[in-house]
Amino acid sequence: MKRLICISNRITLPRRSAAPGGLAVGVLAALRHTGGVWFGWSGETNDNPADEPEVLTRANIRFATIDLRPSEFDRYYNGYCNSTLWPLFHYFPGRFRHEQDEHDAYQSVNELFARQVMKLVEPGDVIWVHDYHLIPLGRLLRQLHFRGPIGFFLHIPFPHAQVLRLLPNYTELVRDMCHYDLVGFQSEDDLRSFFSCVEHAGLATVAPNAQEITIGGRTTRAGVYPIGVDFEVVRAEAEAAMSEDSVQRMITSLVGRKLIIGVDRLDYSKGLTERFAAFEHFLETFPENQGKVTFLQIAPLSRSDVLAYSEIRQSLEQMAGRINGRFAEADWTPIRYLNRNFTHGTLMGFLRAAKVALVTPVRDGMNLVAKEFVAAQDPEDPGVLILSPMAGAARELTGALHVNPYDKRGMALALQTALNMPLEERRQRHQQMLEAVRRRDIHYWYGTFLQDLTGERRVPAVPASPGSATTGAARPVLRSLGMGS
Ligand code: ADQ
Repeated sequence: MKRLICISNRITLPRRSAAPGGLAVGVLAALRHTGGVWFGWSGETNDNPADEPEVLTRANIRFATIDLRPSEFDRYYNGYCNSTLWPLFHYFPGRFRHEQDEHDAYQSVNELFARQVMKLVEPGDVIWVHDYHLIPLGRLLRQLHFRGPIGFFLHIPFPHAQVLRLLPNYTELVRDMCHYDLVGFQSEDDLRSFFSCVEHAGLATVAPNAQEITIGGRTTRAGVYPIGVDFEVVRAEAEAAMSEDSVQRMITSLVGRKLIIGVDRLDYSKGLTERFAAFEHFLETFPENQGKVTFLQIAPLSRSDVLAYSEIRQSLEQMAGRINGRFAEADWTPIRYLNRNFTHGTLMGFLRAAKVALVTPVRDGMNLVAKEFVAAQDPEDPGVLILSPMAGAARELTGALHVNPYDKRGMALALQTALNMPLEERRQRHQQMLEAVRRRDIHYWYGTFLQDLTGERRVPAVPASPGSATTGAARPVLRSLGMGS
């Protein structure tokens, strides 16, 4: 493989202090290994954006960014990405809207991305596009005559045809995904849903257990590549953070109470209102825990300009206030609710200090916090993970207590079980999860994807991936049958 160009909506510049999210951590890990370019939006809006991308080079990575116009950004990002695609892909048809001008802005931002990326490409480059913001980009790059391999990875769930068909132009969206050489999903369910949409849209007939589809002579392969965490880094960070001042102060402040933790971007897909309600039910049903546990919910704000996000923020503030008002004592607050970011290391220290983690999204592509919690634990005395089956991570983390996030009673019971689980059972459950998280770490994720995309093993040696589109180390070079070729 020559040079890797990763493209995502937003990139994390090294000079910025913002903590990178799950996507950014994965892209950075891949680029650090292979070297290359990371292209995306700078995070700035500007009425007169520069004609050329701004490029910053750090070690073996070139960070190339562009600004967007404010009105275009609003319709593209707050509108089509986060009020149309995000709710629909997370099975929230009630929160979804479709506005033609937002769809048009989505297309024009993708066209801008394509034009700007073409200024950076060199012969032999390999392109890897990330996430729902940029679905049309593969087709647009082909129209501009990019001939190398183009892969696409969807970080969020892919909905079944019965949900996606609510989108007026869903056929166009599915067809756009078929312009990539390789499309990666987080889970088998997402892959099957994608194929259901290909069939429903009448684009192709898909054989059972198919791993590729051919439309108009162009073949697209599709596979499952569950994203992981940098296991060794998380483990080391968590261990080191235990002697950090901020982690020590948090532990001291518990005065021996057991810590229950939740860490999620503030998003309605993360099941936070359901979680708060379940915690309240837990305090009612098992009153012996009052004054004995502390629930720390860390929820940094995201997408604050979208109405659904300001609404959920308000609901959570009210719930936390009401629950604390109802149960708190002069020396005990049941819920500590924080909207701020922490360094990754500090966060890993908090996870290590927790006896229980609540990872209970109502829908999530993967959920890296679940895997980070496992990696951060002390294997000799591990905490218990309570995990929603609606998170992609539930497939791999069978040692967790699985509970439906809408089932308040089940959640309360799971909390009681977790807090009283004998050490031996905690160790056994943790061991299963530790193996899964270690085996399929972040290097395995990008390694298998890029190997399947390029046919070359230039990335860390990985065994053949059982869930991936094609297996085996050597493969013929991909056919590149895009529109421009
Ligand atoms: P997200 O929805 O952002 O990602 P997640 O997978 O949980 O969700 O990743 C969040 C990351 O941000 C974690 O690494 C976490 O440690 C970090 N983080 C969270 N709160 C933080 C805080 N307050 N301070 C610092 N860091 C914080 C999307 C999809 C997921 C998918 C990922 C990766 O929605 O389903 O797992 O992409 O593919």
